[in-house]
Formats: sequence, C-alpha cells, structure tokens
Amino acid sequence: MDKGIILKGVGSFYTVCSLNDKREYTLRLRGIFRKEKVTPKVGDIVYFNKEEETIEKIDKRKNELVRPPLANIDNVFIVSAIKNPKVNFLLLDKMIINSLINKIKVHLIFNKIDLSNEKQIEEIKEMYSMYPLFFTSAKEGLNIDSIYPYLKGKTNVFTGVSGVGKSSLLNKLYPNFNLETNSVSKKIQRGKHTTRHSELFYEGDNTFIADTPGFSSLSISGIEKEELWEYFEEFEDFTDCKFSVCSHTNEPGCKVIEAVKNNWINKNRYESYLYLYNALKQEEENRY
Ligand SMILES: Nc1nc2c(ncn2[C@@H]2O[C@H](COP(=O)(O)OP(=O)(O)O)[C@@H](O)[C@H]2O)c(=O)[nH]1
Ligand SMILES: [Mg+2]
Ligand SMILES: [Zn+2]
Repeated sequence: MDKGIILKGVGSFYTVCSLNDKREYTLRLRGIFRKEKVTPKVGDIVYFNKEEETIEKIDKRKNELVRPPLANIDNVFIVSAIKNPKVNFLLLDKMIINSLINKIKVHLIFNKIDLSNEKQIEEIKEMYSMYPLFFTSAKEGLNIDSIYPYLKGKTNVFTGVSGVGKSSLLNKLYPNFNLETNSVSKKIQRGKHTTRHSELFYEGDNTFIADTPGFSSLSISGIEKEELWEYFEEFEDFTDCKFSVCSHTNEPGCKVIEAVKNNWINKNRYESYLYLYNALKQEEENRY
C-alpha cells in the first residue's frame, strides 16, 4: 500500500498526494469507513490502494482543527495587518492559544508594514517576543524570504482575519500558488484558487501549505480556566504568588498582577487573559 496525505475532499472523492512519488491520486473511501462514520480530513495521513483507487486506512491524528477543518498541522502562521484592518489583539491571543492547545507551533506575521510606523512595530515586538515574528509587506516584497526556512518540510497553515494579506503573502512566497486576493476577486477572474474550502498545496521539499478563509470570531475550548495562564508564556516567571492556587485575576500578593503594574507583562496581553478567564468561567457555569 502507498502512503499519502489528503490535500482536499470534494463530495466522496479525495485528492491524495503520495508521500513516495509526490503525485496526486483521486480516491474514494473503502466502504467500511462509511459504517464506522470516520470522516477523513484534509491533512490526514492515509494508506491507499492505487489499483482500486481506494483509501484503506487513516493514521491516528496528531492534532485536529475544527475551524478550519484540518489535521496533522505542524505550524500555524497567524497573519495580522498593522493597519487596514488594525490588529485585534484579543482575537490574536485566542488564535495563539487555540494553536498551542492543539500543539501547533505558533508563528506571527505582521503584514502591511508599508503602512506602519516604528512605534507600532516596537510595541508588538515587546508583546510577542516569545514567538517567531515576521514583519512583512506583501505589497513591497519586504522580509518575505525569511519565512521560508520555517515552512520547509512541514505542514503549515496560514490563518487570520480576512483582508490582512494571507493570500498575497502566499502568492509572493510561491508564485505558482495563484491564490485569489481581495483586489482581483472583484474582477471575477477565472482559474484562480479561492479559499472557501480547506485545501493543502504541495510546494516541494515535503512542504505542505493551507491558505484559509478569514473569520472574525472564535472561542477557545479544550482547557479549564485554571490552566489558562500556562498559555501566556511570559507569565511563567511571575507565578510564585502568595497563594499557591492563584487565578491571577484579583488575589492579594499575586505576582502576575504586580508584573503588569511594573510593565514587565504587557497590559494588552493581561487584558486578554482576564477576558478569556472570565469567558471560560462563564462557560463552566453554563455547563452545570
Ligand atoms: N498596503 C498593503 N496592502 C496589502 C499588503 N498585502 C496585501 N495587501 C492588500 O490587502 C488586501 C487583502 O489581501 P488578501 O491577500 O486578499 O488578504 P487575505 O484576506 O488575508 O487573504 C488586498 O487588497 C491586497 O492587495 C501589504 O503588504 N501592504
Ligand atoms: Mg485570502
Ligand atoms: Zn497570581
């Protein structure tokens, strides 16, 4: 049997890229899957029969995203724009946390630096120094090459709200990608890839990439409120609080609160923490 990765699914047909010869095969699921109610996802590693044109087996997933529906992702590149649209830090923090919960390596791209000033960039650097950071302009082709080494040999997903330049960046990185961007979609061009469905593209060197449509809201799930602080990596140095069980929201002698007051922890990041802590608390209360 051959081993491959699902690039896309249309109806009951799946396009699978063979990991041996890197060719694409259009396959159906073997009947047994329908009984077991297993739904393959883009990114699934599968074993297939070339002659029968069937998928025989799906490997256990290392992780799984619901929105967008993707499996086995190594890296996420969360794209924001410095301006037009301006950064929504709460949404960005939610995207970071959701990725970390799914054990996906986080990279942050701040695009449209042609519209930015130094002060904004410095502030962002201070907030997110714990992740690989890229400040790019797809329009002017700035700092784009530095992203390649992080993509190579991995399964990557580009995500972020719509209009920040995800498709523009991918077209710069891989000119044969030919993704539709905002400005050209208005002209109704044919033969462009639109990003309405989940789809992985093979870009050589064992590198797979998914562009995703934008979204504007997101809730975090899969963790308890008590675990939330672990996903704010810069809090780690300040959790030796007075009470051994501390929510870091209002307790006396809380080292996190002290660090925020002293600007050792960024205020915006702490505000995201408080907001998400309360959201998880609310969700917990609704559960009972
Ligand atoms: N000024 C500026 N505009 C950009 C840049 N990158 C993309 N854009 C524009 O932003 C709009 C949205 O880009 P698009 O790639 O479709 O964003 P997506 O929705 O995230 O895929 C388009 O009009 C692009 O031409 C950039 O670096 N600077
Ligand atoms: Mg796009
Ligand atoms: Zn505390």
